[in-house]
Amino acid sequence: MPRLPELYEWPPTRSQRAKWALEEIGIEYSNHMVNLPGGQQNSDAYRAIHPLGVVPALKTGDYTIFESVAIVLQLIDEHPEKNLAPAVGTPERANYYQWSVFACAELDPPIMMFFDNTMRPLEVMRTAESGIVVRGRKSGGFDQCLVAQLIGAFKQQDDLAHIMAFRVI
Ligand SMILES: N[C@@H](CCC(=O)N[C@@H](CS)C(=O)NCC(=O)O)C(=O)O
Repeated sequence: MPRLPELYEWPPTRSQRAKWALEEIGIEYSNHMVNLPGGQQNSDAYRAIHPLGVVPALKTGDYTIFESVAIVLQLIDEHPEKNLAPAVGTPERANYYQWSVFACAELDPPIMMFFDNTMRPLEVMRTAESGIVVRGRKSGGFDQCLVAQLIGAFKQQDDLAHIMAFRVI
């Protein structure tokens, strides 16, 4: 019996894109939770699957692939009977490539910048309390000072723009 594809995921993250494709196409798969707050993405075992230590990754009997959008496109190509992509060489295919690349090249970076300047500092503080390391580094005084400012600003429904501008610089 052929091996089931294995999805390495941690919801809710970009691994949902790969999961969506698997579910939409109706592919039977098994999944592994890669505990990001616990730092499991940095383990040697997971780095052997994805050298950058991020999710998602998909391991099949024939290949291992990472990059959420690439996984979606590959799965769609493997199942032409599902008609999820326009034919190669058509104007509709141009549109399909355009928005698929736009999602990761243009849309992800500002979303991540927003996340890094709002929600991630809170995670950093939580992990500082529990001693867990995020992205391979320990949080410093700067993070905790920023978190305190953010919590205050959220409570007072303050304008976050000045804090964000400070952080981005
Ligand atoms: N361009 C990659 C981005 C992957 C990525 O950054 N994943 C995040 C979750 S959305 C992650 O695993 N972060 C863990 C970390 O930074 O330690 C993709 O779309 O697959």
